Amino acid sequence: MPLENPQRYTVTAALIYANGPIHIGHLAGCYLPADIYVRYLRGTGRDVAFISGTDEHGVPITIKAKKEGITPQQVVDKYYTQIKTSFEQFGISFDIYSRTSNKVHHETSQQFFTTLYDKGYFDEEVTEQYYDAVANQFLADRYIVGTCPVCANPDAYGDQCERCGTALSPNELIQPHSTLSGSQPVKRQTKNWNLPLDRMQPEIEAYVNSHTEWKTNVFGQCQSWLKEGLRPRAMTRDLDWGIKVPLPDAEGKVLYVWFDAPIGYISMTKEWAEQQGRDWELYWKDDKTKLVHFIGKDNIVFHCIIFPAMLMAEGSLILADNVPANEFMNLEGDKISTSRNWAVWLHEYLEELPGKEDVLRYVLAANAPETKDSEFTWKDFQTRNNSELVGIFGNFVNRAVVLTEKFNNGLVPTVSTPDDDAQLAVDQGLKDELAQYPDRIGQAIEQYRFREALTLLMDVARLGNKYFAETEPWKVVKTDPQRAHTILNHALQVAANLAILCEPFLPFTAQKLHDQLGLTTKLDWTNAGRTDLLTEGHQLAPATLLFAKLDDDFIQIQIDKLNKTKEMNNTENAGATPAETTNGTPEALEEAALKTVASLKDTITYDDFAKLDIRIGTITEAERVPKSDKLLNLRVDDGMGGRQILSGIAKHFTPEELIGKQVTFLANLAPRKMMGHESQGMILMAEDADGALAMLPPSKPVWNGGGVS
Ligand code: B3M
Ligand code: ZN
Repeated sequence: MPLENPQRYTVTAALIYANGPIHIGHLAGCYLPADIYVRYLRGTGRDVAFISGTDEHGVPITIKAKKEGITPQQVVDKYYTQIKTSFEQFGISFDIYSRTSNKVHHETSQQFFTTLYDKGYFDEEVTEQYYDAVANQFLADRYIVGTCPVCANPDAYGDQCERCGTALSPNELIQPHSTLSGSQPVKRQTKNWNLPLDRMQPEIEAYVNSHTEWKTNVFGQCQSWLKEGLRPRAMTRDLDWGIKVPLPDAEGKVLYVWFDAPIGYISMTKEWAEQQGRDWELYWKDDKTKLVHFIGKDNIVFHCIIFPAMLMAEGSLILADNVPANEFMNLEGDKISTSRNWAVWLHEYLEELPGKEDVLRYVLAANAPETKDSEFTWKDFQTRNNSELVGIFGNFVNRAVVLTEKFNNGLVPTVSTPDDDAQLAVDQGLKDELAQYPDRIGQAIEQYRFREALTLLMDVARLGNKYFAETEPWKVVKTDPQRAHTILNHALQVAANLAILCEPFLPFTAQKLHDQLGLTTKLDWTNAGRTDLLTEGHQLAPATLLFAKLDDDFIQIQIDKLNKTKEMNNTENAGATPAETTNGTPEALEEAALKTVASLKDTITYDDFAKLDIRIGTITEAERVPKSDKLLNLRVDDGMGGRQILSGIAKHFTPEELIGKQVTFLANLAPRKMMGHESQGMILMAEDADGALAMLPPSKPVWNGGGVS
C-alpha cells in the first residue's frame, strides 16, 4: 500500500558509477523524472530531501582506471566533478550531490555491516571462488564474464547479466573467463559473509506484495525473482578498492559495492542534514516519511529486493514506498552505448547548445521510457522544439505579451464583466478548465506519469491559444477595446499559470517567464488555477522569445556527429572494410587506414597466441562454389595429405591465379560447413586500406606444413 498523507519525502536518484560522463539515457531514465517529481513536491510546499551522488567503489571503477592508465582515485575525482557540474547546469536540483568516498559514508556503511553482523545476520562461508592466477586476484563481479545461464548472453558479468537482468554470482557463469588477463580462472578458497536472502524471502515477498501499485515493469521483475527463489548473496569481496570490512579476520576484503552504494542514500542524507542543521533520522526512521528511489531498470533487483532486505535486517529504517524505474532510451535506432560512443553526452550538449537546457528536458520528458524502451532522434528534437515549444507554448505567451504591449503599453489590462452571454460563457469556460489543470498535472506527477503530466502542461498553452482563436482580441480592439483588455488580462493569467506549472519540467523557462511577466517573487503552486495572479496595472517586461526555432543546419551538425561515430565504429569493426565506410577519396582511405591501424585489439597472453596453429601450404586446386559469389573451394597441400578450405575471396582472385601459390593458413580452426562443404581451416589474407586482399606467402618457398611462429 502506498503511504497516505506523508509528512515528508526522501527522494533518491541512482548513485551512478563515477567512471564516465552522463548521457541522455541516464537523464530520461532516472534523473529528469526524479527532478520533475521533486520540483513539484517543493512547489506544493512539501518537505523533501533530494539525495544523490556518485558510486565510487566497485570493479567498474578499477576497470576504468586500468583502461585509462590512471589510479581509481583519479578516475572518481575526474568524473565526480564532471558529473556534478553537468547536473547543476542542467537544473537537476539535488539537495546534495555527494560521493561514496566520503568519510561519513565509509563510517555509515561499516556501522551498518557491524549491526547486521552483531545481530547474527550474516552466514560466514568458506567457498571456492574463481581466482586469476595471472593477475593474482580473486575475480569478483565484473572481473569475470561468461555465458548467462538464463538467457545465454555470452557477455554476462559475474554479478549480473545486463541482457536479462538476472542477478548472478561468478559460479553460475558458463565458460567463465577473467577480464583482467583473459585467462581461464582457477578456484581458490576464501571466506565471505552472506546475506541469507533465501531465509528472508517470506519477509521480502510480503513487502513486495504490499506494493501492487508499483509500475508493472518493476512489480513484474520482482515477482519473477521471487518465483525463482532468492539465493544467499555475499556482501563482501576479495578486492583492494572499496570500504574495508570492519572485522578482524577480513584482511584484504571490502564491502560488496551493492552493499555500500545504497547505504550512500543514508550517509548523504546525514551529510545534508548536518549542513542544514536538520535531523537526518526524520528522513529515514519516521514511518510518515515517503521514501522513493528513482533508478533505471537494470538496478531494480538491488533496490526492490537486496537493499530492502538489508534495511529489514538493520531494523530501524524505513523501506521504499515506490521505485519508479524506467526502461531504456535508444538513440537514432540503436542502443545507447558508452563503449561505442553512441550517446548524446550531457556535458557536450551543454557546451554545444548553451541556453537550450529546457529543450532537452522537454524532449526527454516527452519521450521518457516510462513503460517501454523509447527513442531519441534529432529530427524529433527539432520537431518538438519548433512545433511544440515554439509553436504552442512560446507562441501563446508571446502573443499575450506583444498584444498587451501594443494595446495597453505592457500594463496588465483591466477586466470587465461582459454583458454578452456568449462572451461570458467563453471566459467562464476558460476559467473552469484552467482551474482543473494544477490538480490533474499534480496527480499525474505523483503517480509517476511524467509524460502525461507534460502533455497536460502543454494543454494549458493550447487552452490559451484556443481562447485567442475564439476571442480574437486583435480584431475586437478596434470596436470594443474594453473587451479586448479583458481578453488580454485572462490570457496573461494563463501565462502566469504556465510560469508556475512548467517549473518542474522547464525550470529555466519558468524563470524567464517570471521575468517576462515582471514578477520578482516566485508564484506559488498552491495559487495555480486562479485568474487573478497578475494585478491590473502591473508592468510586464519588454517582449522576448521564450524559445527559438531550430533550423535544419543546426540539427544536421548533431546528426553528422553521430554519423561520424557510426563510421568510426564500422571502420574499427573487423567485418567491414574501410572502403565501404568512407567516400573512397585517397584522403578518406588514408584516414580510414590510419584508424584501422590505430585500434589494436585487446592484449592477449602468450598462451593465447600459442593456441593458434598457423602453417604454410600450397594451393593445389581451386574452384568456385556454385551459387556463391564470394566462396572459393580450395585444396591445400598441408604436408599431411591435404585438406579442403573454403575461403570468401572469390571477388578478389580467380581460381587460376591461386593454383600453385604458397599461402599462410590457420590449421586448427574448428571445421565448419559453408554452403554444404566442410572447411578445414582458414586462409590468412592481408587487407589493404581500400579493402583489397593480398595473400601472405613466405618470402622464399618453404616446405608445406611448416609451422609459423
Ligand atoms: N552504481 C549502478 C549504475 O551506476 C550503480 C547504481 C547504484 S545506486 C545505489 O548504474
Ligand atoms: Zn541473461
